[in-house]
Order: sequence, then structure tokens, then C-alpha cells
Amino acid sequence: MGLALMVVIWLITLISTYFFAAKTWWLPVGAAASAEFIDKQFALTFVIMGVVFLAAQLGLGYIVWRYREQSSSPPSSYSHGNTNLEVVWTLLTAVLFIGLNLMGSRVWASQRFDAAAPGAVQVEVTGMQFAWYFRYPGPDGKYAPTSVKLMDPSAGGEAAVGLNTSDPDAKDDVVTGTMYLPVDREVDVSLRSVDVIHSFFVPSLRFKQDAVPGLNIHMHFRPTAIGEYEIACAELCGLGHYKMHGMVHVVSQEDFDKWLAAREAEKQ
Ligand SMILES: [Cu+2]
Repeated sequence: MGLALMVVIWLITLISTYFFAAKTWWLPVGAAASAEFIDKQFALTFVIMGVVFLAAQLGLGYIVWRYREQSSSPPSSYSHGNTNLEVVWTLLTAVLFIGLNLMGSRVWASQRFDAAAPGAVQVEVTGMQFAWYFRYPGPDGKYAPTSVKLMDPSAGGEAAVGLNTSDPDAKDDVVTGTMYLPVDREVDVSLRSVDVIHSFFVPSLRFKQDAVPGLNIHMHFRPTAIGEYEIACAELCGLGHYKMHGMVHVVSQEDFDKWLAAREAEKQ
């Protein structure tokens, strides 16, 4: 029985490790400036955790077999364990986690706490059950105020985000259901939610940030490749969570200007 358990534990361990090592289910190709750093950090974390996982599970299997019940086994006795060993592995785990966090914190913080580059494209992203809306401030560069009282999610578009259309700044505000971004320009995202916590996740752009009701969260990033990328909501936000997705179209500056001009024209 001990031998069979060891074989089962080792098999589960090795088969699951294989899928990670072979990158069977992996991130899509990165299309943002921070992708290289994030991917390296991600891979480093996986390698370190993979080694720890393998050592722990292979060790577990071995001990299950080594200390199996035998006719010569002495009666079991209570063991307190080994205090020195416990201190060592707790310290090692702390060093590992704090170290990995410190390594990743520079890029994480720079995207959130540093201001976006001057001239960045402004986009406001609003999450609601169960859709994403994107607002561009238009040529005046100013978002008009929105209000909860004006919100009508069933109407979609401007009404869904509660745009105050009587405000002069609202004249050129464009609200859409798909996100367009020019390639190689920094994007300054203002992230909002109108109901529950959502999470704006664009795997290809290595962008993931919670949208929290009552907060306007700023983050910036720079897409580096033209293409269409999927947006998902990465926070279980209700019954329709599974269909809360959208698309980011990263296009040339020229195509972006044309697209935005067309949306402005539709408003008139
Ligand atoms: Cu959601």
C-alpha cells in the first residue's frame, strides 16, 4: 500500500509538472512594453516554486513509503517535530516571498504610482455587470462629469456610464464598447466600477487591475504590437461574469485618429 501511494503521489507530481514545463497552457505573446520584465519575473517564480513543489511532493511520496506500516513497526508515538527545521523553512519561505515581491514591485509601482508620460492617450474604463465601457475625452482632453443619478445601464453607451450630457465638456466625450489604442504610445487608464469589484484583465498586454466602486484607479502601459486582444473580467462579479469580455484593438496612430474622428462625427 505504501509503495502504491508513493507511485500515485509521484505520478501526479510529475504529470502536473510536465504541463508547466511544456507550457501547455501559457500566457499569449506579450504585446506591451512591460511584457519582457513581467514574463521573466513570472518564469522565475514558476521555476523556484516548481523546484520547491517537486522537492516537497517527491519527499512526501518517499516518506509515505519509507514509514509504511510493517509487522516490525513500533507503536506510533507523538512527536513535537523539529523546532530548528521549522524555523529554517519559515525563514526561507519568508525570504523567498519577500524577495520575489521586491523584485517585481518596481514595475508594478511604476505603472501605478508614477504619472503617465506627457501626451499619453487618456481612456476611462468603466466596468459594470456585465460589460466594459471606454470613454475618450476628445479634443478638449477633459472628461465631463458623470453621475450615478444619470446612470442607465440598460440604455448602454453614454447613459450607461452616467455622462452628464448638459456639461460643455461632454460634447466631445466618446463612449464605446470596444477599446481602440494607438500602438507605441503610452495609455493612461482611469479604471472605475459602478456596482461590484471587477478586474480589467488583458492577458496579451500583461495588464490586470481591479476596478473598485468609489475609486478611480490610474494605471499606464504601452502597447507595442498592432493586433486584437481579448479583455476579460478576472473577478467573479455575478451571474453574467462569464460573458463580461471585450476587445482591445491596437492600431496605427493614423487608424486610431480616423476611428476617433468617426466616433466624434457620429455624435454630431
Ligand atoms: Cu466583472
